[in-house]
Amino acid sequence: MNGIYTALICSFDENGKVNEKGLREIVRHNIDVQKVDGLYVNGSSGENFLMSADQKKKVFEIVKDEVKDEVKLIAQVGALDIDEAVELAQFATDLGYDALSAVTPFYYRFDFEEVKDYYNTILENVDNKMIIYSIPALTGVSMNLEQFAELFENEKVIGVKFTAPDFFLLERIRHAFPDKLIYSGFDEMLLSAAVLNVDGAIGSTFNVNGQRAKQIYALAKESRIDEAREVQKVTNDLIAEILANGLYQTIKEILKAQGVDAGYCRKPMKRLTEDKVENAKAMAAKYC
Ligand code: SI3
Repeated sequence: MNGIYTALICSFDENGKVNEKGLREIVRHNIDVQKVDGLYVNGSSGENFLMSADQKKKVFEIVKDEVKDEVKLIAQVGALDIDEAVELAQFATDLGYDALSAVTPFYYRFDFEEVKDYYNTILENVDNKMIIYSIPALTGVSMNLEQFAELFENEKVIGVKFTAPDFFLLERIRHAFPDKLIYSGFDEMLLSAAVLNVDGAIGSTFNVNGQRAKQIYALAKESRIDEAREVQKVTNDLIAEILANGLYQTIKEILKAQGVDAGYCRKPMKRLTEDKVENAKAMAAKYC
């Protein structure tokens, strides 16, 4: 399960419906052009929290059907409705997804016992492995080393997608749990995380910059840090432009400029203005 995983974006049509042809093209682009090691499906970048359960299932089905066993697949099943999370976990497991992931439950400021119960409840109901999805900036849920240790006591919890700029905590988790999988979640910090010996990374910008992410990760593993820093620099130039222009919409426009039918984002995410579409085309020409 090591390596570079794209946090897969999803193609939606003008009315917010899943565009199957476009989604298949995004999957193929990631496998054939970006050459990533796996796909993280229905995460933040897939607009998971803007979709109905039926739409999420459709995405899981289409992606698995397109991928077969070409690359590893992780299904993000986290939902505030715990019954839905269990149902999606069972659904993705039956489809053959290699592992599950679930965002920490958010919005109601759950205490740690509640967070732990959420993961254990999902795992009691499914025969699959779990990667904790920790993204404090969006969920407001921060966990310390002891709390990660408690979650890791469940043998089915095999790792964490660590999307936080806390390299002290990342190092402590790495040191304490050499056998758990740690995926870096911030693409702009990939090199720093790789130096701390993470097992891989999961990121949105890999949809358009996966090849460079693979280079950074491989160079860091070979301790070729100066070369890795050069690639991270170009990567961060691109990421800075993407973030300034509108994250997911710009990734979609960059893909469209390369002939991939990446569609639109679901409301309430807004459309890019014409100026910003032109910016994205310029990014595609410059970086891709
Ligand atoms: O679940 C997911 O789609 C992710 O893996 C999210 C990933 O951590 C991204 N975070 C968000 C909030 O989109 C990053 O890849 C992020 O977009 C990137 O580092 C740019 O800041």
